[in-house]
Amino acid sequence: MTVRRVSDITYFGEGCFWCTEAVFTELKGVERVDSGYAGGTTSQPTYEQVCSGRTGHAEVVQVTFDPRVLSFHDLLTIFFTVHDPTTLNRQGADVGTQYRSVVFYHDAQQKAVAEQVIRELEAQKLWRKKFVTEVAPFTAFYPAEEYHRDYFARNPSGGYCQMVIAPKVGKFRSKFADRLKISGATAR
Ligand code: MHO
Repeated sequence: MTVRRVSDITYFGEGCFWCTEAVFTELKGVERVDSGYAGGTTSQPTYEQVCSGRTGHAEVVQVTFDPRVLSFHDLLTIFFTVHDPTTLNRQGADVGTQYRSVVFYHDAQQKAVAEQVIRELEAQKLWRKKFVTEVAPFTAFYPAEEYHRDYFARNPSGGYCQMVIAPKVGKFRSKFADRLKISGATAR
């Protein structure tokens, strides 16, 4: 595998990371997605600690992508389309700072692109309200516990998977059919 530069790795959160992982794993140009925690005040937090809301971490994914296939700009545009960046500390029924909309940048270039994409999408009125997404410098990423890996793929009949993740993945597939690893016509 090609060794990636830090600018080819991004960390973002948009609610429950089971959803985020399920969606971005299918996107062409994405090489790897790992769920974890970032943006908090303690090191090596557990899922339970993050869920308590007391550590300040967000549920995020670490996305490694190939910029020749998928630009950071397009990756973020898709990110802002598949979640609601206008609800503070909330995605649907999931409420708490761990579910905040957030982009962690590595350098000034990534920060500028994130701010630019937000301005563009606000101007296009992609969402009716103003974005509340936090754009913050990356400090540390703590991988989530093993049972969170491929959660949707491994627990397709779970209630949350059927009620929340499946519809979200379905919407993503129909909207971005031409950008799936599997072509739209053959996607499950
Ligand atoms: N409300 C969901 C969120 C899961 S997520 C990984 C649950 O508690 O199952 O935070």
